[in-house]
Amino acid sequence: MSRFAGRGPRVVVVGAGIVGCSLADELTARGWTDVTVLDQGPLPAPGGSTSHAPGLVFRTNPSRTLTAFATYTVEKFTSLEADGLPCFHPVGGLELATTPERWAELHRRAGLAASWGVRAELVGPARCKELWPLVDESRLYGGLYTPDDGLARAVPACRAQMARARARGARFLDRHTVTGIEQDGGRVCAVVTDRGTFPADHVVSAAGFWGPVVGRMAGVDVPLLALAHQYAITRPLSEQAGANDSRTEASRPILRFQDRDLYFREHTDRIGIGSYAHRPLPVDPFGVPAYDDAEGMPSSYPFTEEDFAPSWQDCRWLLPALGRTEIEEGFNGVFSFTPDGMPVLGECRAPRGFWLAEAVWVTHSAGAARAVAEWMVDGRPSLDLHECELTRFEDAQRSPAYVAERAARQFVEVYDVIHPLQPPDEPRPLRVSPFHARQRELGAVFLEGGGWERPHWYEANAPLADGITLPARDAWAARHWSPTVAAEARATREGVALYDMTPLRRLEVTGPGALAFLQRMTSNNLAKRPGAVTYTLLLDEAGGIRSDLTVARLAPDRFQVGANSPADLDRLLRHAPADVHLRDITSGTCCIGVWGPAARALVQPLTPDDFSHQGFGYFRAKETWVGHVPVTAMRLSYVGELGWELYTTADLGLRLWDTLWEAGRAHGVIAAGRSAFNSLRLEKGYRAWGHDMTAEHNPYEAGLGFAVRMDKGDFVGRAALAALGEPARRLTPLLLDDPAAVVLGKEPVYVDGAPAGYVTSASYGYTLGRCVAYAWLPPLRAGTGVDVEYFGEKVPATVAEEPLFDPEMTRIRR
Ligand code: FAD
Ligand code: THG
Repeated sequence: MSRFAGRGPRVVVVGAGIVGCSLADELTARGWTDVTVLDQGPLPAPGGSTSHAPGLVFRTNPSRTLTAFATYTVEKFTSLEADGLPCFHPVGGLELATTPERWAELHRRAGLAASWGVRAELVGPARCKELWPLVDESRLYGGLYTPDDGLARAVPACRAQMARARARGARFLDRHTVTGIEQDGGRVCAVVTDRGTFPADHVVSAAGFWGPVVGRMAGVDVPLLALAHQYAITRPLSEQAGANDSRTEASRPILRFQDRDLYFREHTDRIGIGSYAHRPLPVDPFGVPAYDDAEGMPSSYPFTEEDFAPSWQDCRWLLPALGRTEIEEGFNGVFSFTPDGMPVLGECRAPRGFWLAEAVWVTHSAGAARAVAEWMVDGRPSLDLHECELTRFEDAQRSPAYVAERAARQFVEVYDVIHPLQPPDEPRPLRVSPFHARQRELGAVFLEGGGWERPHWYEANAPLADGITLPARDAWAARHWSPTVAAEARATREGVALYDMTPLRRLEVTGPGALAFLQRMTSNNLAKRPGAVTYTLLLDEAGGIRSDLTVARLAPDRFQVGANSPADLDRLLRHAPADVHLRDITSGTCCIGVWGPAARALVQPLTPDDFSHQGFGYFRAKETWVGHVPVTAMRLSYVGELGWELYTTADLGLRLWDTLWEAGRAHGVIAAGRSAFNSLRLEKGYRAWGHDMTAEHNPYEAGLGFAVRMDKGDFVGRAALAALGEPARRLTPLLLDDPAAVVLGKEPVYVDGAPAGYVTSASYGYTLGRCVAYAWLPPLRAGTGVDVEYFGEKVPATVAEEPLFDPEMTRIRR
């Protein structure tokens, strides 16, 4: 701190919308008071998306992080005042179902609300009518009522946060257009405007949909698309006369009619209507006029009535009173969409000190700003941000073409009922493994992840499912699933199967400093002789789990790391010293998992090396040959069976597949997909990072203490781990009691009738004959009964002992 004379480093924030104002407040509250916020427009409504946001705050979201952001926004805005009123108006929220599918979806959303701590209640048509008298209840199946949701007053909230930040020393300068970002030695050092240059140690782009423009000044591609979205306001309605105070403007819940992509709020005696029903209307942020050249505000385009016409019919269908009025005013307002609909937060690796806080709704603004402020000041956010980090995108997901296509899709699908496994339609196929042609021949059913086409099961295996009796699945759980999955799981446990592991991220770490570097960055002891593979954790300073890795020491100074997200590479690159070379080799290489009791019989004849248990031990690696193909073989298995991961270069992948396939015929080899893979790994209790554990969790509560060696010397996170007490929660294995019951993940778990936690991942365990679900719960003894809520039904489950399958490890170590 001393370096900054008690005021913290010099921070320049570009943009004084809700995000920039919140960030200035959060930074100054943490003692970083040398904050300058620049905006091209006039304050307090400089003309960005915030300047006209109607401010609906629905908190329930499949993302736990977004819900947490929103909950903090509600809390904070409730305590902020402007013009004698709070900046949040708790009118409640109401989502309506006019189809059976939506009604089922609202049950699922009620579960999400319970999982993330949002008060919510499913209500019948009559109660919907009571809450919103203009609604034609005959259209309804019911609604989801969230009494603590409501309306944010966005511009007043900007003013209130600006005032607080100013009182602590921040400056807000309007009518300053940022035209450049200066760098020195790989770091930002100044922000150039049309009215002078501002020295800076950190620059945060909170420029909303102008993000790509500001990003380009720093040489950073910001993956967001600016899209216009229609908002209209009716003439006064006689039915609304006297319903609302003109200061608070609204008393009825904010309303969502997702079946027709519409939402509503009151504006005293008028109704505001937002529509996502129209064609995507992309806007080029580089072509948006300056504030003084714009007709209204730069972020507001003329209302295109023809785009609204069908929606207006839908509005009147739901709210017949609107048939007696018309639209008085409307506009096409611009804001940001990303390829996955999530915000873009975090510091760029180049230039250092350049941060993004973009694609953030008013709903999530305070939470997102708090997370970024914590990250800047404390070095880490307190919430898991992996779904929001800039570094989450693969290279192949950052092209302007990809961003434009996927982001427009997000707009179209914003209110759709989306199954957790539902893949995007386009652009596909994008990334394929060298085995793609063979997989297609076998009738692979592909889902997409990280841009990769990933077989979930193979139709060629359907005959193997004959004779397997499985409990019937409900329609939702049966989506993106097939009974063939059970056959693939069984074949893996009883015979041998090939799994395409190509999408598994692979990093090569080389150089004289490689061992010391990996020892410092991860929790397990890697100082073993070459040929050793170690399961280890990438922790942050607070002991939070950033990733779980396998590290194979292939030579004294050469390691292959099996990792998870692109963020892992980013994290390692940020810390790598000059004598360490790091490379992501995923794309140029491929991997096949050969797993099952017959794996050795299949592979041994193909290789000159000894693949016996004595000759090739568990968690060992060898560089050898399989037929004509040079491979790196690692004896480990995420599915919990005997076998190897075989790696080679992409050019030889097809040859490797064919070699294994030919030799495998005699052993009844099959190709198996990710659905079986996920089931088998859950039976074995292997965690999936990002689902079962994140940076919010430490190794002990996640059941991964075995991957921490406190006595190996210092490593990132060690001090924090040493200070930990007994865990207050644990990643807990559950077995559903009813062999026919299935849950999918994110469901709330009740202990003694009260919500106590949530499911992280779940799958039917075909070997166990029960659904396996992992959940974060307070410590419970094995045998304790709990309930998992699935579409409104309580499904009984029992806390189990880990691992559920093969506790003696006889299947892997033989
Ligand atoms: P902005 O408010 O756009 O702020 C960015 C600022 O950066 C601008 O003031 C701009 O002038 C400034 N800037 C840009 N470039 C430069 C530069 N070169 N130099 C200086 N300054 C620059 N969200 C909800 O949560 N609920 C809703 O109900 C809701 N409804 C919406 C309805 C409409 C019609 C629209 C368009 C959006 C709606 N949103 C809603 C989304 C929400 O408005 C935005 O996500 C949010 O306001 C973004 O805030 P921001 O601070 O990131 O961006
Ligand atoms: N293969 C490889 N690398 C990986 C994965 C993989 N890296 C990322 C991710 N998957 C890591 N996850 C796991 C989880 C569990 C195991 C391996 C990778 C595993 N665990 C054994 C156990 O828990 O009993 C052994 C642990 C030990 O002996 O230390 O096998 O799939 N290459």
